[in-house]
Order: sequence, then structure tokens, then C-alpha cells
Amino acid sequence: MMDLPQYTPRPMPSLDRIEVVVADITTLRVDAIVNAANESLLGGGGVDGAIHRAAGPGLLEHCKTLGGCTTGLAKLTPAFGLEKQGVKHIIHTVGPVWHGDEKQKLGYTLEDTLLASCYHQSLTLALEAGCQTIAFPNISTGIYGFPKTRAAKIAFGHVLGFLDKQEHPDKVTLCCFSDEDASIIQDAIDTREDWMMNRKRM
Ligand code: AR6
Repeated sequence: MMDLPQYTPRPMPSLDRIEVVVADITTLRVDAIVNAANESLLGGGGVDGAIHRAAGPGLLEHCKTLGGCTTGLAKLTPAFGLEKQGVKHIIHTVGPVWHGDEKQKLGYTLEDTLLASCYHQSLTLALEAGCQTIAFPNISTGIYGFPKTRAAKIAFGHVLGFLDKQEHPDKVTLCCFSDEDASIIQDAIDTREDWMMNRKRM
């Protein structure tokens, strides 16, 4: 009988570079903090409000010079008051507002594409700025109403895809504001990991 080669599933090395934490993102010591902003870049509620409060008025003054930001894109600023804890940059990205009923939407929607773009654009800016560590909030899943499980799959999938191709940033933190949000992201990670392992065994 012919000996078939033993297949050993390859681990996903990029997965080790992703961590999920429950925290106020403004307390993290990372090179870049991502802000879930709006198109004006002039502050707001949620994580945007928290970041502006922590960074201080210099951030708003700087943001006034940027001319806003289109949904799905990102802009980089200094970290102002957050520099004292080691943060070098704030990356402001504008997630999509979720419209309508998820069950009515078939396939990949414009909102999905724009949310993926937020992660891609932010990671690209971090890479260009030489950041080794970056933390993301759960973009669009608060005031903008994006369904959380759907957003978690997009966030994790696109971060993983980026890290598979790039050596930097070294570490991406997916920062959740509650245990429940963290478990939604963790489920997305576990599901994908199972799927990858099973696919490689086929
Ligand atoms: N640290 C970490 N995560 C946080 C924090 C924090 N301090 N505060 C809130 N979150 P949201 P969006 C979580 O509403 O949905 C603003 O007014 C929150 O629980 O901040 O993209 C902007 O100016 C949720 O999981 O952002 C825009 O107008 C996630 O951050 C609009 O809100 C995102 O919730 C953007 O809405």
C-alpha cells in the first residue's frame, strides 16, 4: 500500500499578532490608537469623544486643518495629550453608518466594503508611519449601528489578511468596550481558525 504523506496543518502565524482586550482604548500603550470618527473629524460621542477628551484640545485644533475625511478612509494625526503614555499617533477613520435590516441584505454590501476599507486604510497608515503596535475599537458598531457579529468577522478577517502580507505592525489589538463585545470577536476568530484548520486537512 502506498504511504500517503502525513499532513500537518500549518498554524496561522499572523493570528499570534492579534489580541483581543476589554479596555478603554485611551488607556492603552500602543504606537497608534484608531478613532472611530465621523466625516467632519471634529469630535463626537462614543470612542471619538473619549479620544478627544484624553488627547486634549490640541487634537481638535489639528483636526480642523484636515478638511474632514471620507467614509472608508483614514487620516493620521499626532497623539497630543496621549503622547505622555507612549502613543505616537491617532488614526482617524470613518466607518459606515449601517442602514436597514441585515436579513434583507444579500451578499457583501457597500457597508461591508467600507468597513473593511477602514481597517485596511488604518493599517496602511500605521505601516507607513512605522508603528509596531496599533489598537482598534469596534468601528461602526456603536452609534453607527453596524451589526456586531458581521463587523467582527470583517474586522478580524481584514486584519488577518493584512498581517499575512505585511511584517508590520507587529501587534494589532482589537479593543472591546465590554466582555460581550470581546466574546463576539473571539467567536469570529475561533470560527475562522477552525475553518482554516479543516480546510488544510482536506
Ligand atoms: N474605548 C474603547 N471602545 C469604546 C470606547 C472607549 N473609550 N467608547 C466607546 N467604545 P462608537 P461608531 C466602543 O459609537 O459606531 C461618534 O459620535 C463602543 O462600545 O464610538 O463608529 C463619532 O463622532 C463600540 O463598540 O463609534 C461618529 O459620529 C465602538 O467603540 C460616530 O460616533 C464604536 O462605537 C461613530 O460611530
